[in-house]
Amino acid sequence: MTTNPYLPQDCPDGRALLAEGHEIAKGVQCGISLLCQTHRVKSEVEYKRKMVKEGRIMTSLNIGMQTWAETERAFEQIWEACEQRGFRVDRYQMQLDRRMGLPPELWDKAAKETGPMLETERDWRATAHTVPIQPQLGDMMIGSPMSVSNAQNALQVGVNYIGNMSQFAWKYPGWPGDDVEQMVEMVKALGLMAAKRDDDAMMQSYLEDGYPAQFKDYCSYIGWTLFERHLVDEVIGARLSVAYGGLTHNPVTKAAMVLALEAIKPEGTMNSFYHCNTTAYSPEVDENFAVISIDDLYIMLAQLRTKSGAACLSIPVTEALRVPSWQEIVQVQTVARRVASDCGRLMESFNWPHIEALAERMIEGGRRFYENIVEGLTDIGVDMNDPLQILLTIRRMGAPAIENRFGVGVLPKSDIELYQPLIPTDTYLDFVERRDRAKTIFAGADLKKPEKTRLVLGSTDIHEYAMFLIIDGLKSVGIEPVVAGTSVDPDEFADLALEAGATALLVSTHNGMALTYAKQLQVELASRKLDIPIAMGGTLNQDIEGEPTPIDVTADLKELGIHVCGDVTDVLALIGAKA
Ligand code: B12
Repeated sequence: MTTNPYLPQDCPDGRALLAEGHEIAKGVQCGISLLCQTHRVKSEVEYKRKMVKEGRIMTSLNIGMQTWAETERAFEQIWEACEQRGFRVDRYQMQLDRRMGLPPELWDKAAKETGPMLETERDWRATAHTVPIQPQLGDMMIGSPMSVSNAQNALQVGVNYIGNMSQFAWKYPGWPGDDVEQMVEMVKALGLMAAKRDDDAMMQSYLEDGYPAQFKDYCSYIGWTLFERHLVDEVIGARLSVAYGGLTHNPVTKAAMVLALEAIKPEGTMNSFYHCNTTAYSPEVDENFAVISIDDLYIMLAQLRTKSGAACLSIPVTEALRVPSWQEIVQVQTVARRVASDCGRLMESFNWPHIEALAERMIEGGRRFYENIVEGLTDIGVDMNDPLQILLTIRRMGAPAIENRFGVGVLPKSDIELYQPLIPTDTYLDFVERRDRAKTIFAGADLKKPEKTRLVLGSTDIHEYAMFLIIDGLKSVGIEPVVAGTSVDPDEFADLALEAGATALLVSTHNGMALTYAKQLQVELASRKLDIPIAMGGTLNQDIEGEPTPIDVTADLKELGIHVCGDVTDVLALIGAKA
């Protein structure tokens, strides 16, 4: 019997699940990709070692068209265009539709989102054999309800870096199972990855896809990495590879983080990639060429300094608008290659002692966070040799509670206080700035009868920053919204609206399904005889078959009667406040 309040009494045995994964591994033969065949190496890890020796700065790209067929075609075009410009890209990270994490019989029940699906054996094979660019299958693989079969498929076709450890807390649209069932699948897949360790199977973790995106402190980032590494390398016996970067826009901080992440990795481990920033891009795309050049430069120099072997993942300048076309991917890879060619002569001009001192502080704080979390979980009663117990406990605790308890900054003493970071993340600094601006506007609004306003608020996917801003803005004017959370399905939203007696629904959505989601939500509300306004904001576009990139659907949403919002303060108009 467990005393751990986060675990069910009948929690399955995590060690037995790992053993099941080892058993499954016996039927899995690891393949060799086209890139590895071309360079005569057995795996991407070996390829990385070879490139480090040759002094090559590796680059990576993100890709995910509407279908696999379009993605495959885009690869051929990218390869050809890069060849004409005299360079090649080393690896890519696939941005799949979230439904890839679901069993095939549920695919039709959830809305199509941004990114392709791998539907056939041929599709899977083509990910690693269309052009010699090494795939990393990061999203919707291990961590999802389809962890085992996705990991098997990926290994068999020659993918070595399979994600995504940090996505263990994600939910999948329309998945009828619970978190125990989902984590059971994940642990089995981790057993499979452990069994394939000698074949260079790497358990990939892109930190920003998980709890670090919610942490306020870079020390927590490093501490969390140490914790994931302990879980994967020591408890499970697999090998963790870390990726980081999309939410940091200060290049100095980013270089320090790269140094720190390289310093804490075990001998022989190759991290996968460092991501250029995604949040400092403006819709004014010309400006973004400056952002990307600086970002590329600092990441590449930090990699050279540490002989890292991780690739630099450059982000197309249209990031703030939508998913990129293949031409936009080639464009930004061209910038990256040009920056790479200048790195050597700029190396000595950088203030390395300053950057290294910051990295040291991150590591020192990170080690303390790590000690705190291991000790804290042990105290709660977690069996620290049982991966299922660990995953379920941290999933049920959630990121804010973990940082508030184990962080190394100033811990909050009550619910109304915030954790004060030692080295604040860019995400947190941006949040404070946006929150203060929103609060000022909310405070100036003339609000009639806030006590009669009952708002239910949630996100259709993992994107949650706008939701947090709205919560704080509303609270500052005396409205306590009902928070549905993230990855909320339309029926869950409608149930909550009914239960809460909602006067309006506030929906944040980003994954290219704004229109289908709005329609489904209206149907669900109507079936409960609820006629209340819906406000939507975020990336208001829709993936449509045959279109290369998602289409803006704000006009269609307005036609449906949805209140389309471009800013969190637009909520004020919805609730009848005069700004
Ligand atoms: C940060 C981010 C992430 C983080 C999210 C971290 C987190 N915990 O929230 C991470 C890395 C996890 C992530 C993951 C993914 N992401 Co993302 N992400 C972004 C990014 C860079 C910023 C979004 C953001 O938070 N902005 C800050 C907030 C404050 O602003 P905002 O959301 O734009 O909201 C403003 C308004 O729209 C409005 N608003 C928003 N919602 C609401 C709601 C109401 C009621 C109101 C009144 C107003 C309002 O108010 C805000 C301004 O005041 C955008 C690109 C970009 N630069 O915009 C991509 C982006 C949204 N992501 C995208 C994608 C595809 C994904 C993934 C599906 C990728 C993948 N395959 O794994 C996954 C999601 C998986 C899942 N399970 O859902 C795409 C969407 C593509 C599209 N449809 O065009 C984008 C546009 C990137 C791109 N160019 O491809 N992402």
